[in-house]
Amino acid sequence: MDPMGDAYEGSRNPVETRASQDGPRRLKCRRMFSRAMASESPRRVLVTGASGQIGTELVAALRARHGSDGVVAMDLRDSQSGDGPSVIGDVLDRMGMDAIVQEWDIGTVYHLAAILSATGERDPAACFEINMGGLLNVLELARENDLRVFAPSSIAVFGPDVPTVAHQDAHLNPTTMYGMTKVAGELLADYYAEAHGVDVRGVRYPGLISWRAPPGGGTTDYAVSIFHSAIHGLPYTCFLRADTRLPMMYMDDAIRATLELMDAPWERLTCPASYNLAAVSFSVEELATEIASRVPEFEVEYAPDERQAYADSWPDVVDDSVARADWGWEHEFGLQEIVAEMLENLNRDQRLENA
Ligand code: NAD
Ligand code: AKB
Repeated sequence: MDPMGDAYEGSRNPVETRASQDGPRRLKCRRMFSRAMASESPRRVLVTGASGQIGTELVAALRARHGSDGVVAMDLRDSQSGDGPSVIGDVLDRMGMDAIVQEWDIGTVYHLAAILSATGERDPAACFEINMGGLLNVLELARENDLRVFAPSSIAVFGPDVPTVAHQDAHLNPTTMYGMTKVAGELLADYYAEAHGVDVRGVRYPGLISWRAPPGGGTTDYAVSIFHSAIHGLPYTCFLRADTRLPMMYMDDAIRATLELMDAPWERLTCPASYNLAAVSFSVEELATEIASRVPEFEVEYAPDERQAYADSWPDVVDDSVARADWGWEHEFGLQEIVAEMLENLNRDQRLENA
């Protein structure tokens, strides 16, 4: 039996790749090419959830570092991430994930596939299954194949009993299913690191603000949608109260933090899988005021819904002094810079669309 071709036969590999659309013969050649290259070049990087808000930008940043062929973008849905290998696949499909790791000679996984807070509360069982099952599959593959892993956590690990400022070792008592999967995910990561020597790292991202790809069903999504209303000259109806204050970060900072944590020497990391990470905290009203200072006619109305309770259960401010001390984290974008960047980039996109 040809061990190189085995994973491509029949239904044993349910993962559909762009290459596989050309048929098994070509796939096998591509795989052999990958293996031949592996002895000369570093193993590739796999990004799961590559078509999402973070994945879209992380894939581009990783391809700038490792080359287009060095990064495999994987998602349930097609990726808009430009040149380079792209795979349609499900992180719950353990055999399919294994086939991807072997086929593409993967050495590092950035595991972003997940269900976020608001979507997760609408279907808690799916949130549990995807967030826990996907992470378990990735960590098992890491144990078996000596992979490095980035698996992000979230400020959603905290619960209503957290103080206004959440310190690194604050009590974790989430009330959303999403938050529970993030706490359990941090524990799983620590377990695989300690018991099985897996290099797995992660940060508790705050709400992320970006313009390239839309957010995927979280509570902090308002801080992106509000800009789309502003550039279209429309009033924005916010699903959170005006005084809701949350930790937030511009995507460029988040991508840089991710890469810097992965570059840091392991021995300097005191909480490798669960670093508090912060940039800026603001209320909805403060964000609206900053936007209105640049878009004078802009108005916000308030119609809080069930997402208010999730936001209320999270801290106003995250203390990330441990990340700053351990691996030198420093954010660059404050509220004014975020608003300026968002308006400039979205307006430019809009002009190009209309041209
Ligand atoms: P997103 O919803 O934008 O993207 C997630 C991607 O995962 C989607 O493209 C989706 O199609 C894919 N996906 C879902 N189920 C899958 C499956 N079974 N197999 C393969 N792909 C699947 O999310 P994001 O904002 O990019 O978040 C990425 C990670 O960062 C998540 O772990 C999230 O919890 C974490 N995080 C994000 C934020 C934020 O503000 N964006 C904040 C804190 C933590
Ligand atoms: C969400 O709102 O669910 C995410 C997060 C903070 O984890 N953006």
